[in-house]
Amino acid sequence: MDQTPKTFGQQAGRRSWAEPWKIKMVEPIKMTNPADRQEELERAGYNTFLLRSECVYIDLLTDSGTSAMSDRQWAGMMLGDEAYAGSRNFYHLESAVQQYYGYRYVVPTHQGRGAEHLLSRAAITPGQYVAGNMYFTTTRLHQEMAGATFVDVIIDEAHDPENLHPFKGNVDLNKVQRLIDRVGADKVAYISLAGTVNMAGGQPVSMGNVRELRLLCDRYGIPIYLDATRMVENAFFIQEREPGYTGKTIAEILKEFCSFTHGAWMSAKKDNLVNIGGWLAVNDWDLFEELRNMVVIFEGLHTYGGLAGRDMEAIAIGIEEAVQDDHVRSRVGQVRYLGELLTAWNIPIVQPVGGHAIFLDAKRFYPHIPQDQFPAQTLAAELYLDSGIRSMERGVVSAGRDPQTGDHRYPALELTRLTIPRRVYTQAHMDVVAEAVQAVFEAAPQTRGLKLVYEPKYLRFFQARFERI
Ligand code: PM9
Repeated sequence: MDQTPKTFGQQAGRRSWAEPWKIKMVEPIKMTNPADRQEELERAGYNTFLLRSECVYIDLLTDSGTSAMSDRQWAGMMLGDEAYAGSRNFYHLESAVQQYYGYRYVVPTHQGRGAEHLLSRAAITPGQYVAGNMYFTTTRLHQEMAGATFVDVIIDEAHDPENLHPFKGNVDLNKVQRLIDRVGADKVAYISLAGTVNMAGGQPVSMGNVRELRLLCDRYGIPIYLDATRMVENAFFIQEREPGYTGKTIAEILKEFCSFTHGAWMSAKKDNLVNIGGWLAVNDWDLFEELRNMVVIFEGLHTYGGLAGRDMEAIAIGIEEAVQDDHVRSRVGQVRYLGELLTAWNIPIVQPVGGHAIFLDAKRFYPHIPQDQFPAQTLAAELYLDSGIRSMERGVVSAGRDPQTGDHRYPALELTRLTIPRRVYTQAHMDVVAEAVQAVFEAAPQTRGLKLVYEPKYLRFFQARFERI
């Protein structure tokens, strides 16, 4: 047997994937130095949302609005029809949503939370419940502000970062049934179904699960509304993991999944590959009438919803690009590449690796830091200090306070998210990130937690300030 060590690239039979695009324009980024980073982090109150982006080296804060648009999308921007009413770009957007997501009626919004606001107001009567596969920050807040109580009905496996369930975003149908039995079907406004589940680590929902959920909901007349923000990535996992879907395209799987739901809201800033935008789409005419009327109050006329014509054009083109199998494979493949490096180095991350981000398990980085000293916030700060890489807390700070008791909500998952923008960074950037995470992991035993010194009333993770303990 040949004992010669094989170097990377010489492995027999090795076949790599590569991005299905090449780079036409670049944006320089600058390396930062430790002293400046310390000063900037203190100025930002140890909150990565408050850092100036020019002080960031590799920006993994979010995949929201940070993707690179294609040459076709930029060309589409020049075709913006900026008429106040009836812009042709709206009709292009409407037909793209109808074609790829399959819903009948479409309302544009300025971004995802604009759509969440409208749907929550239109579909919730105060005092009702909304059942969802784990909360999302803005989504739950809009549901609560519309008078609903959110109930988590995700499967238990989702709360365990080490559990390898292939569809950790699935809804536990028994939990839904128990809620219906407890409060009555008429008190359940809708099921808030997210594909993939952001706060669980970008975990998917299976086709089998949404099919069964629909059967259950039909028995009680409860609608299912889909957070389609990262549904394309969800479709990829179905194609890869669910029997019967290997031969289907991402576009076919996406449309089939949506067909089990009554409508969807979208932050187009993610899957749809644009820097700004969102939409709502439903099948029911009466609900559409209400949404179309309300959008005029809060966003703009129903044919622009707070967007410029050029933005709608870019979304319409982005929708088509986003469902191409090659694109999704390389997008999730890049996230997975980073995940595999970290896994090989025994760094604790949420498994299986999800669609849009790597989630570092801060509880296992810092077993000595109690949750009320914000381990995940601490980890995000440490990573920035080490190398100028920006990440985001997804733990006790993001979970906020219980509206009834006013206490912190303590989620089982205390995570720091390294979110990968689409079509922006290269494999070399991922190597640099992995090495920085490893350095921070090695220094973990000496790291101290944080204390909260300023807390805004809503969505505190965006603007809260901390000091080192
Ligand atoms: N998600 C993210 O970084 C943006 C900032 S954090 C609130 O993950 C889902 C699943 C999202 C999401 C935003 C929204 C809201 C809805 N659903 O940011 O308002 O991940 O466009 O969308 C962020 P907008």
